[in-house]
Amino acid sequence: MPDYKLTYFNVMGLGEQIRWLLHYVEQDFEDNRISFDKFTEMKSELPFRQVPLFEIGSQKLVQSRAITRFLATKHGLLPQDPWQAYQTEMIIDALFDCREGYFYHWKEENPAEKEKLKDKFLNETLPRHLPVFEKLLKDNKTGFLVGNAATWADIYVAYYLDCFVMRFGDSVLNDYPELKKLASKIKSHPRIKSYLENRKPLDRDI
Ligand SMILES: N[C@@H](CCC(=O)N[C@@H](CS)C(=O)NCC(=O)O)C(=O)O
Repeated sequence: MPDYKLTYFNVMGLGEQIRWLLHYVEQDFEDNRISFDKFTEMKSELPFRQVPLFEIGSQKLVQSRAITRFLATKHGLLPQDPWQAYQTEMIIDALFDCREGYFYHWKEENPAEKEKLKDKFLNETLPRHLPVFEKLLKDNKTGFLVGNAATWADIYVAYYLDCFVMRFGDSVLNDYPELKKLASKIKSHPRIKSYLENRKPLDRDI
């Protein structure tokens, strides 16, 4: 059994999709959640002075998307077919574009500006991206975004939809029945369900 260890803050951020992916493939790992003081102590040893850091024995991996891609490859969640692999990457790139708007909204402290960013996110960003994902699901007809089994794109999408729903409510998925089904399928995977039910309080809500 490989010796897996994820080091990240006690937040969702860029570490949570790694946690979801590992739970989905039923891979045990040490979920090492560090304080900011601990991070400051170890920062100089991190290649980009950032977390997440993922360790497999003596191998040290950084950059969240590269880590997730590596784990997806290792655990059969990255299609081998180049076209399908491309589709999963395209979905994840688009999702990161959505994430940006969501993150800027969270960070903004001025209430009027925050409201503007919320409006932009709900009325421009999501309507630009979610219909593309919804159509992929409709056209694919397998209940997954790409191919006939779950890929890392399904995990990423389910995780970020969960974030968007937590922040803005269930109505963000009103026009997207297929995405709703996908999110609920991934979240009801026994290991993910149990992880979410037992997740300890986070240091912040994003
Ligand atoms: N591109 C990097 C970004 C990593 C990143 O921004 N990490 C943040 C936490 S989410 C961090 O380490 N912040 C502390 C700092 O930069 O001092 C990734 O995807 O892993």
